[in-house]
Amino acid sequence: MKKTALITGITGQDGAYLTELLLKKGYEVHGIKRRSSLFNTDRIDHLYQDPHEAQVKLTLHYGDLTDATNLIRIIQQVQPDEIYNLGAMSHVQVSFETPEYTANADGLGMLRILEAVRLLGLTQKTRVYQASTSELYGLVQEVPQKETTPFYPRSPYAVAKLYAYWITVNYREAYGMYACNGILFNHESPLRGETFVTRKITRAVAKMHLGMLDKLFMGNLDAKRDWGHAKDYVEAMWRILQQDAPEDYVIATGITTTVREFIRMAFAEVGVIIEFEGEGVQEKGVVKNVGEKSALKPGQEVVCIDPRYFRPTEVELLIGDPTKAQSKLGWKPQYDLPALVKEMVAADLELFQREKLLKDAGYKVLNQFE
Ligand code: NDP
Ligand code: GDR
Repeated sequence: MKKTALITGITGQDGAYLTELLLKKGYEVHGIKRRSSLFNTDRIDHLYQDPHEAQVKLTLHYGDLTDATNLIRIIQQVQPDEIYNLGAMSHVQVSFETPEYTANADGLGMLRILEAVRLLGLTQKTRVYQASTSELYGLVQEVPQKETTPFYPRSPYAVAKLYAYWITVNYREAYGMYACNGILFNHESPLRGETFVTRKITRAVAKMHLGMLDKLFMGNLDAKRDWGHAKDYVEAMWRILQQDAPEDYVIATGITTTVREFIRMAFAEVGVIIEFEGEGVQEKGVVKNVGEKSALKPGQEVVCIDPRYFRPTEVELLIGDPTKAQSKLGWKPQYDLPALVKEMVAADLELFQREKLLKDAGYKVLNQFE
């Protein structure tokens, strides 16, 4: 029988990949998008259908995780078999600037969904997925981090997500709901938001290679992350909701890499070899070797440190143990880090080559106000 899914955060990176996956599996997909003064559906526009067409498979509803009555109404209307709660103020550094809002959307948002399911009498019908995070581990207690590793959140974002994690466990135990946490480690893609570190790097590398930018300003280069591809990780989300019993799972690759190494790998994709010199805030990334077609020059300083990007409390080391997901869900990532970096740099090169082509031909690259 055809299933119906409701996705919060459908306009985000994971929302886009998950929507594509569920539509391919024959689901009817409903998504909650926020009202914005600009279009915010770029990532899913290729999947969107005119609501006047027959057999519409993807429907968007206006809503917000901070609005309980809105969530109740949408869940009542959609009667979903599965809810994927991916909506969140998801930027760790920004959560230090907007802690109360982050607590409301990222913490209480999940409570509102669970309560809506309960109040509407859907506890036996609707399965709920919570987008939990490796940020819960925070200050290192144990490596690699697994389902039983104690949490020690290090940001308002992680503390809000801690509430959402435990309220999910509590509703499962208290009301017998099929509610699960996917504790996902960092996952990236060409659709990654531009201010997360990987995308910031791949965009900058593409621009520098094309002569459209001189330098990249970075924060903590020593931080280590377990990076995977979002496409693999949304497959895990779906599998988590298809089991006989609801459980929580770590989703990770099991390999960790520094931010500094990610930068090196991204430059290598455009044939540029860089080396890091100096220490602390004086550290610089300098070009050593350049391929034929690059606008970069040997000796050029391409990376330097801007303490603005340091966080008040940092998560230094994340490395996940995906053994449980591998054995119980049969989940195995298709991408490794080199393949991810290659895809991201190639996508950003294409993006900025197009922009450069227009500029070189004398066209102004317009935004919608010009
Ligand atoms: P994005 O930042 O790309 O997407 C977040 C989505 O949430 C967007 O659609 C955004 O809408 C929406 N949103 C933000 N605030 C609200 C709100 N108040 N009400 C409703 N929707 C809201 O995140 P990702 O796709 O990368 O991540 C998806 C989820 O997984 C998030 O919850 C994140 O915290 C979590 N996570 C992500 C990991 C990663 O590495 N990507 C790892 C572990 C967990 P808009 O487009 O309007 O801004
Ligand atoms: P993170 O991702 O905080 O792990 O949260 P992000 O890419 O923002 O940072 C990763 C690491 O890189 C360091 N860093 C920088 N980060 C950014 N954004 N910009 C910089 O210039 C920079 N320089 C160094 C950071 O300090 C950090 O150590 C992401 C989000 O998707 C969360 O929603 C999710 O829960 C976790 O991943 C798992």
